[in-house]
Amino acid sequence: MEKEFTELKDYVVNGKAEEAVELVNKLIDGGGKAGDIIDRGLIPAMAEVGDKFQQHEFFIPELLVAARAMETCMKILEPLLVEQKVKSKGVAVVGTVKGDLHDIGKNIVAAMLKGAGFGIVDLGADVPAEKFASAVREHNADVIAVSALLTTTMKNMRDVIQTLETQGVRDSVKIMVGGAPLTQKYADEIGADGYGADAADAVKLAKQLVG
Ligand code: B12
Repeated sequence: MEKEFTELKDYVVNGKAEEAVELVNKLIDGGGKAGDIIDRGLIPAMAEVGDKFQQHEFFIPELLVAARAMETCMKILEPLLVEQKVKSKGVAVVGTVKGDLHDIGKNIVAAMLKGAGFGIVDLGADVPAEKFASAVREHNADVIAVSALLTTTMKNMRDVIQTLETQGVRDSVKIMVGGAPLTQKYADEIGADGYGADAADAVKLAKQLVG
């Protein structure tokens, strides 16, 4: 299937949503697993798009059409990640920090957590710290998953943790952070309970933190 994954990656990189969707459907019909299609076709596409952007070969319009192609494919794949109904593991509040519009990774994390049995409260992208805090209170959340893709916005994760502290809900919830610029070191520095490099890590971590 390696050839098809490369083909899918190229469609997404070039923003060919229709062709990408057709191939995703073909892969699913052929017994392909949603997780594999995401990990081996879609995520490498976004990595390549990022490289091209850095090398000034791609600009914002190309980034946008590629992201749209990825999102269209994810609409088909997300429901498949929720394979079986399992007993609820707890409630997870997910969101991308204030100032940051990147939500593709956050959506994958949310879908995988949902698939693992967590109830999901998805706050979307560009989420102010106060909104995280009120969602934790309102939904009695067990864990919060905060995402950031920009070096300039990852700093806002510290605000999220501080706001949870000043609002007196820090100790009632576990905080995990992730996103391309994040590291374990940074997570430790800001006082998060955990860091995950990808969505599979997010699931492992959430189960560990809540269990
Ligand atoms: C698509 C994209 C966009 C799209 C976003 C569309 C959308 N709906 O999300 C658009 C075009 C809008 C965009 C805009 C911008 N972007 Co942009 N974008 C990207 C790109 C190409 C891919 C990101 C992506 O979706 N990756 C795929 C997903 C699956 O990966 P992920 O997000 O990392 O998530 C995974 C893990 O990190 C982890 N994870 C994520 N969150 C969490 C949370 C937890 C708790 C855990 C445990 C794990 C976890 O699990 C996920 C699944 O495996 C990256 C390049 C890259 N290599 O990352 C640049 C990139 C992030 N963008 C960049 C830039 C500069 C920008 C802009 C500032 C450009 C501009 N000049 O306007 C704007 C900023 C807008 C804003 N205010 O947010 C830079 C950031 C540089 C930096 N160091 O800060 C990058 C790295 C490109 C580059 N190489 O220069 N962008």
